[in-house]
Amino acid sequence: MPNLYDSLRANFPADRRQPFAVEPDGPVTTYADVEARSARLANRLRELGVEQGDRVAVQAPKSVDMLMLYLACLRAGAIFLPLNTAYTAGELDYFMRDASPALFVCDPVSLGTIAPLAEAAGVPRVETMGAAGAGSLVEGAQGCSELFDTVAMADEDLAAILYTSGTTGRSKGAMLSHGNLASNCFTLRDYWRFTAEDVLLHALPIFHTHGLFVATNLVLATGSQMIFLPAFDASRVIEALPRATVMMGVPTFYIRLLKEPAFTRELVSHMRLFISGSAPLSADIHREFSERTGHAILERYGMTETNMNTSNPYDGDRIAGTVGHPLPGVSIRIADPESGRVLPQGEIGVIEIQGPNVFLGYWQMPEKTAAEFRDGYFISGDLGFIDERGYVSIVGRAKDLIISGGYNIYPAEVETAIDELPQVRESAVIGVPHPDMGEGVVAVVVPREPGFADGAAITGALTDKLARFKMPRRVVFVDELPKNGMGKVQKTVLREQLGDSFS
Ligand code: MCA
Ligand code: AMP
Repeated sequence: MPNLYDSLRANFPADRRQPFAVEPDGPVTTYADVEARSARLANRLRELGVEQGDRVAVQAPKSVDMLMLYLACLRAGAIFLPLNTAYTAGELDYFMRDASPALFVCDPVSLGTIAPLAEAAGVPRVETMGAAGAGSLVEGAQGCSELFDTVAMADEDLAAILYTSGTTGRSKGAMLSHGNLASNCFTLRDYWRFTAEDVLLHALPIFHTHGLFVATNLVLATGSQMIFLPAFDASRVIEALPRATVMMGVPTFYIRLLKEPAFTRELVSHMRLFISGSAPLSADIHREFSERTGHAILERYGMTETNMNTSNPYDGDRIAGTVGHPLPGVSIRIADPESGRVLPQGEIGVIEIQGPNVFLGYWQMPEKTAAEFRDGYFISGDLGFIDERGYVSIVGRAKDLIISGGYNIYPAEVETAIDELPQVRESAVIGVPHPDMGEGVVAVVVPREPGFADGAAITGALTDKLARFKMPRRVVFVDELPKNGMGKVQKTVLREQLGDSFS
C-alpha cells in the first residue's frame, strides 16, 4: 500500500468543492482546501528542516489546521505525535526528551512555557498553532506552494506515535505505521457501511486514536464530511444532530445526551448510526438509549496500540455489554494471564490480538515491546471471554488502569506523585463507579502526621505535576492501607469500601 494520504486521497470526491469539515459558525473546509493546505504545510515542514522519519510533536487546541498538519506529516513522511492538551509542563518535558521531535507545535498562549522547556530538552524548533488559523506555523505556510509530491511509503513506515501511560509509570510511545492505520480505516469503512453520503458529528478530541484515526480517517477514506465541534457540549451536539448521519463518542457523551429532554426520538430519527467506544458502555445506558431513540448503539473495542479490534455488527444483534466480533483480518484469542495457555471458548482470560492493525512496538523500548507480545499476539491487559456466537465481552482488566470519560489514568503515576508529598507516608489510587465519567479517581492516603486530613492541600500540590483529568476527585485519609501477606495493597478491598464515593 502507498502512503496513507494517497490511499485516502483516492477516495476524495471528484468535485473537490465538496465539504470535508463544516464548523458551525465557522468556515467550511473543502477537499480542495485539504489538498492545498496540507501541501503548504508539508512544504513548510521541509523549510523548517523536518525530514522523513522526524517526529512532529503537537499540543494545540482542536482545529482543522491540526488535521491539516497531520496530513502534511503523512505526506512528508514525518511522524505525527499529538499530545493531550491537558498535559502539564512536567509531563511534556518527558515526551520531548523521549521522542526528540524535530519540531514542537504548541498553542500560542503556551509559547512562554514551551519555548524554554523545548530548548532545555534539545528540541530545535517551536512553532505555534491556535484554534482558528492563528499561529506561526500556518502563517509561515501561507507563501508556500499548494503542490507537494507526497513521499512514497511502505506499509511498515511510521505514520504516528501516540503515547500511552504504563502500569509501571513511564509513558510509552506506540508506533503506528501507514499500514496499521490504512488497514483499520478501510476495514471500518466497509464494516460500518460508511459512504460519501455520510455526515459525521465530530465532538471528540483529536489527540487520540478515537477522534483522529477512527473518526477523521474514516471521513477522508469515504470523501464524506463532518460537522467539526471544538469539544463535546450536549446542547451544541443536539443543535448539530439534525444535519448528521453518524455520531461517534465515548460513553459519557451518551450519558450526558440522555440527561437532555431535547434529545428525543424525533431529533435522531434520520440518524444512521451511533458508535461508542474507549470505555465500557453500561448495558443500562445501552437499553435506555434504545428505549429513548429507537437506536441500538454500536459498541466497539480498541486500543491505542491496535486501533479497533472488535465491533458489534452493523446488521446483526448489537448486544449490550459486549464489544462484538473480531473485525475482518483481526485474530483474537483468550489466554491464561499467567501461563499464556490459550483457553477454550467461554473461559475468562486475557484478550490477545493479532492483525495488520497491531502496532510496531513502543518507541525505543524493545524490551517492553517484547514483554507485551506472546507468539505474535499483543497482550491487551483486558480480561474477557468469547461466547458461543463469537461475541467478545470485556469483564475486567489485568492492568491497574482507570478509565474516566474515555481518558486512561494509571494509578501508579498518581500514587508516585502523591507519595512524593511531604505530608504523605503512602497512598493507593483506585477507580470507583462515577455516574458521568464511568469511573472516578479516589486517592486513599496515609498521612505522616496522624490527624492530617487536608485533601485540598494534596490535590493543590499535584496541580503542576498531573494533567487535571488525572486529579483525584476525592481524597480519603486512613491510618493504614489494607495489605495482603505479601505486603501488596488490596485495592479490591478499597474499591468495595469506597465504591459509593460518587453515587
Ligand atoms: C475533563 N475533565 C475530566 C475529564 N475530562 N476529568 C476526568 N475525566 C475526564 N475524561 C475535567 C477537567 O480537567 C476539568 O477539571 C473538568 O473535568 C471540566 O472540564 P471540561 O473540559 O469542561 O470537561 P468536559 O467537557 O466535562 O469533558 C468530559 C469529556 C471529555 C467530554 C468526557 O473528557 C472527552 O471528550 N473525553 C473523550 C476522551 C477520548 O476521546 N478518549 C479516546 C481515547 P477541573 O475543573 O478540575 O479543571 S482513544 C481510546 O481510548 C481507544 C483507542 C478507543 O478504543 O477509542
Ligand atoms: P487506550 O490505551 O487509551 O487506547 O485505551 C484502551 C483501553 O480502553 C482498552 O485496553 C480497554 O481497556 C478500554 N476500552 C476501549 N474500548 C472499550 C470498550 N468498548 N469497552 C470496554 N473497554 C474499552
